[in-house]
Parts: sequence; C-alpha cells; structure tokens
Amino acid sequence: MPEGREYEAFPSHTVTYEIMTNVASEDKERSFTVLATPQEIEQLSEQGYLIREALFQGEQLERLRGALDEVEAAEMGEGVTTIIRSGQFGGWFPRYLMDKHPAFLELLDFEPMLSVARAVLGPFVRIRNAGGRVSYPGEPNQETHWHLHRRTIPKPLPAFFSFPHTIDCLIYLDELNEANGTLAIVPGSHRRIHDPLPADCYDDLPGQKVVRGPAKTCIIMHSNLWHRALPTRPDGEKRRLLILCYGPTWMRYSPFGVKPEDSLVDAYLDEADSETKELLGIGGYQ
Ligand SMILES: O=C(O)CCC(=O)C(=O)O
Ligand SMILES: [Fe+2]
Repeated sequence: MPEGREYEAFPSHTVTYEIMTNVASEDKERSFTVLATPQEIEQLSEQGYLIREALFQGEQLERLRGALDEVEAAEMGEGVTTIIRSGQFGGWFPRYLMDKHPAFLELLDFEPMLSVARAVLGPFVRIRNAGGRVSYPGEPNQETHWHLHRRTIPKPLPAFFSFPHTIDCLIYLDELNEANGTLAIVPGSHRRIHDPLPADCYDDLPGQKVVRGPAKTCIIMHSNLWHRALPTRPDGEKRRLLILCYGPTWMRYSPFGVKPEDSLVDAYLDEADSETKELLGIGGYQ
C-alpha cells in the first residue's frame, strides 16, 4: 500500500461499466473495486448517505490536522480569510486545499471514497473541490442553517435535464459530538427535488437523523441531502472538517475560493498519468 493511504479493511465488490460507443479507439470497459458492499451502495443511493466511522488509520489523522492548522495559520496571518461569525454559515471555510498542502493530495485517489463515488456516479469522475469547514468554541454563530449544495434544479423539470449529481465526503478530523456540534441530515431528502427547504431554519426537521462519531468519521453523501451543522458550543473543541466533492468529469470546478498562484495541483499535473488528469478535471468529456 502506498505511503499515506492507510485505510481500514473495507468490504469490497467489483463494478464493471461497459462504455456504449462504436468508436474503436475509446476504452470500452472500466472496472473498479468498490470498497463497500452492494447494500451500502444501495443505501447511499436511496437514503443519500453512507457513514464510515474509521475512514483511515494511523498517522494520517495527525498529518491532515496539522496540514489544516498550517493553512489556517497562514491564511489568518495574512488576513486573506476570516472566521464567519454571523449569517447562515458560521466558521472558517478553507478552499483549494490540494493546491495548498501536499497532505491533502494524499486524498486524490483515496479508494474508500473515490471507489464509492464511482459506484454511484459512474466511471467518469473528477474532484470538484477539496475544502472544509472549521468551527470554534467561544466564537458566535458556529453553525449552519439547513441547506443543500447543488442549487440548480428547475421546476418544472425539462425533458433532458442533467441532474447535478455530486457526492460530498465530509471527513471529520475531530469528534462529532454535542459539544463540538453534531451533523443533522434528513435521510432520503436528496430525492425530494421540488420540496421547498426553508432558509434560515435552525429547527429540528421531521425524519431528521443526528450523526455523532469519533474523529475520522466520514459521511459520504449526495450533495443535495438536506443537512445542517449544529453549533460548536463554548464547552466544545475546535472542530475541523474536510469536504471533498466528486462530480462527473464534465462538471466545472467549484466556484468558491481563489486558486493559489503556486498551486501544488498544477505542479503535480505536469507529471500526472491520464487517470490522475481526469480526476483533476482534464479530459473525460466530449
Ligand atoms: O460542519 C459540518 O458538519 C457541515 C458543514 C457544511 O454543511 C458545509 O460546509 O457546507
Ligand atoms: Fe453543507
């Protein structure tokens, strides 16, 4: 196993996609080992989420925490970002993390997440964003309102509408508990495409599930699952979260944040093979 890719022994199955094309030169089949059971993939599809309580092992947790703290210190020091203390999204929202620190590049082809994304999105997958959210005890408004991420679904639905299906992997680097702030989700809500979700709502919703877990918990979810982060209380600890978004290869990179000029991803691309390039948004579309 390559260094930096220490993960639990997850159950696995193979998924093979035949690509329907009559062009001889194209790759006609793509096969993947999916690190989940077929039942877990079914749950992700139907309920919109899959929870992994120990996504990785060993020193990777400390590396990722340290890397996020370094980015935080650099950006707060330079005053380029700040903690949001009011409004619908409280906390600090780092973006372009793979471009900023090599520890995050370890997650580029991290199979426990990538293979699950390919099981539900298909063989042509890219990373759309590697960001996160950090919330702080003692700071005001360290919570979010109920929201969903891909706000592009029209009503009525046109005949050939392309659903903005993407997968967000929420990787908690600190414990997900009452004092730090839990995550509330509404199972199945990713399919309620025309149900109105009120803005500025911080109440319990019917059917909601409150997720708790140890550090290293990962919630793999459809990006339009209704969710909300509960407050980080004064008696809690700094709560660090990474969010990796996977989408189809033809979807653009997330619009949030500013790409650094000395991007690590750009440097990495110079040497990258075609699969890595595709993951980073080059190719895989027509
Ligand atoms: O902090 C969390 O648990 C979730 C954060 C979130 O939903 C977001 O940043 O979009
Ligand atoms: Fe969110």
